[in-house]
Amino acid sequence: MIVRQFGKCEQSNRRIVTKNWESTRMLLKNDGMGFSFHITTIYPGTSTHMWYQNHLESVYCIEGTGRIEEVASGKSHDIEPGTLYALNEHDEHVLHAETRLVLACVFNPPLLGTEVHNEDGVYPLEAQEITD
Ligand code: 9YT
Repeated sequence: MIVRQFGKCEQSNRRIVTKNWESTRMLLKNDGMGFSFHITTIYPGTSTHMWYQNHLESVYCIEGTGRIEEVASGKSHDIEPGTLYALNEHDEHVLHAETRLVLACVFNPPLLGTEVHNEDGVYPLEAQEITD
């Protein structure tokens, strides 16, 4: 069994910080679960373009309000606590954070550890592994 505390993970190299967001990756590929699990904070007032061509992601909003925009159709969906969205078609999207958003995110295949978006909003399949 794996038991971890968010507070401890946040103080470790599991916390990845970028311009628009930070993410504490509590489960990774080397945990052998077949998915990774992250608590992500999106900074207020930001818009982030993402396109997970190599991954499927589902996102559950714990705190905050914002909007998720589908690039292909131009459709937008409001996000508030309790909202889940799943990028089941590798959907290209833009996440607009009105306030600070706290999100629980699951990736399949699991992230290795240090992935950040490239210029197209993609995570590569190769990245440096994080080990405790
Ligand atoms: C919602 C989203 O995908 N934000 C970017 C960070 C990502 N959740 C991650 O790497 O943990």
